[in-house]
Formats: sequence, C-alpha cells, structure tokens
Amino acid sequence: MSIRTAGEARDRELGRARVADSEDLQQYYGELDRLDTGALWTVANEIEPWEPHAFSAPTLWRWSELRIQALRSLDLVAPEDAGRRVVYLRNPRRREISAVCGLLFSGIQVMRPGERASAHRHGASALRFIMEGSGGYTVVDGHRVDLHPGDFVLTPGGTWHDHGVDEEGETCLWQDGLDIPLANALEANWYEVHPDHHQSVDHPPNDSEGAFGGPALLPTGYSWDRPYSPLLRYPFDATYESLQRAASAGVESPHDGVMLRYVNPHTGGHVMATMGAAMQLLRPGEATRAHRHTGNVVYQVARGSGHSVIGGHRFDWVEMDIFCVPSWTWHEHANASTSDDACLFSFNDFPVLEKLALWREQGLTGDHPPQQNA
Ligand code: GTQ
Repeated sequence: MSIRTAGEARDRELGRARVADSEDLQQYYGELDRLDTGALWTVANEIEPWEPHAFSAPTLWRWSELRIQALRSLDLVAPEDAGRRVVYLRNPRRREISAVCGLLFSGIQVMRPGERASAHRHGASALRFIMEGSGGYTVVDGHRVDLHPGDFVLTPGGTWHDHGVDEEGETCLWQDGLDIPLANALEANWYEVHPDHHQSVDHPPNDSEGAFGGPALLPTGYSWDRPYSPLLRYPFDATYESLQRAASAGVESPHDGVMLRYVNPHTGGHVMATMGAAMQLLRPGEATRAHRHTGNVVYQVARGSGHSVIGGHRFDWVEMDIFCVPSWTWHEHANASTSDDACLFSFNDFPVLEKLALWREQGLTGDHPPQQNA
C-alpha cells in the first residue's frame, strides 16, 4: 500500500504539494527523468507522510505451529551445512528483506544434543530468548554462557559466537532476534567465519553474570568501553522476581503494566547499540490502555495467555507465541487469566530511534483507540 493513502484527503491543503497535472508538466517531467532528476512536488506527499508510516503488518506466529516446523528441520539439514538451523519469521509485508517487523529479524533456532554450529561474527547484533531444552550454550568472545528456558542472552555485533548443546543435554529451541535488515538497510553489514571454526573458552563459565549480575553492584577497577552490556545473560527467575518487586513498589504504566527494561549495568542504557529488550508483567485480569510509538517491537509470550489489540486487530496468544507491533501502531494487551500472571518478553529497535531523535509516543486516556488510518 502506498504510504500516501493515509492522509490523501488532507493533501489538498495549502502547505502540501497539490500541483494540478498538465501536458506541459508531463513533458517537463519526462525531461527531468532523462537527467535522473524529478520534481519534488510529484513525490513530496509520499515521502513526507503526515505521520510515521509502518510498512509491516501486525502479525502473530503460533508456537504450536512454529515448534513443529523447527523440529522438522532437525532431520532435514545439518548445522554444518545450514550455518545455523533456523526457521525465520517473515512479515507478510516485509518478505523482500526477511524482516519480522520493521528492520528487525527473528528466527527459531533448533539444536540437538552434541551439535555445534561453527563460530562466526557479523556487523549485525543478535539476542536470544530461550524457550526449551537443556545443556544449550553459546560462546561469546571466549565467554561461555549457558542457555536456560526464559533466559535472555546477548551476542552483540562484532563478537565471535558459536552455539551448541552438550552431549547429555536435550534438544534446545530459542528465538534469535537480530538487526540484520537494519544493518543491511544502512549498507553496513558484514560477515566473517572464525579461522578455527570454533572458539576456545578462555574464561570461567558464565563469568559475565559473576561479575555484573549482582543487584546494582558492579566490580571495582574494571574498565568497559564496548558499545554493549558486559552482562551477557539475564536469567528468567531474577527477572520475574524483579517484576514482582516492582509491582509491590507500585511501578506500573497504564500502557504496559509492570514493564522492566533489560539494562547495560555499566551505563543504565539499552543492552546493545541497536536493540533493546524488556519483560513485562500483566497481573491477573490486567488490561492495558492503548498507546503507540515509533519503533518496532517483537513480543514473545514468556508466561500465561491473553490477547493484544494491534492496529484494530485482535490477536489471542498463549505461551511462546510470537507477535509484532509495527511502528506507530496502536496496541493494548490483556491477561486472560484472573488467577495467573502473564509475562511478555520483547525486543525492539528503540535505541536507534532514540539516537536518531526519531522517538515519538502517544498515549490515550480513554479505553478505545480511534480507528487506525492504515
Ligand atoms: O546466531 O548469529 O537466526 O547470524 C540468523 C542469523 C542467528 C546467529 C540467526 C545469525 C544468527
């Protein structure tokens, strides 16, 4: 759909491009075209929409279907040939750039016991949300990080990483979130294979948590100048406890319920330069009020069941389902249960919007969003 459709009626206002066509103009446009130029007023209303325009469609992927297809790939391809054995989520309106939403990528990676993917690094940054299995691990620049269900794990851009599952473990499934389409749109992505194909672990296992995972305590005498968090794993239990504590302390938003952002303990900022992540708690019976903002968000249901209304469409979700909220799209969430918590993990491109001063947010005081233009 053309990005003009939304505000077309208003495009006849003084201040917008509203030049009436004529034969002389058509001839003129032809001459400009031959010089690889154009008249701004023929495209101005398209390239300067009244409001941020989302190219992606709000979409939900059911875990019950994703899981079966991801497991099927176990017998169809080997990680040595596939590089990574991943079923990626393709937004119906972003097919050409393999994006899940906006300029974000998401895939379900599956590995069985004893398997190891070869080490590589790239300009794009990656994060993982672990769903299932045991004995899974990733090695990030020589630091081994164990992967447990519910954990949120970082593989920042430029770091060597290789994943595997120990022989005595169980088949592991996790969601990969990357900024590949963004890095490609900026024409800045690159890829390198590790010369030895595997890294040696040259630090104690899970050492980033030992050093940086304490409650608001940091080791003295360290220096850190990398553009991402030195803490590489954020375990689910500690995250859930923090949500409970925040709820008791009355930390809540009418739009998000109790929502906590994963932080770089060194700066208090987002965990990586291009992607942020959060976990939110919807208490039993809780329903949030609609809001919208620039930036794209991919959610995964970490606990419970409920529904979200995104751009006027209702999506019912259960544990591990994945859904997305495109930029500037009204959204609200509700916990279906009156006795159990619901938790939503999410990752986003907010750091990019903030750095480029393009972050914008709009809340709604009433309960019902106006009809979306898209
Ligand atoms: O583990 O680095 O799902 O490079 C897609 C591309 C995972 C990874 C994906 C990747 C990775």
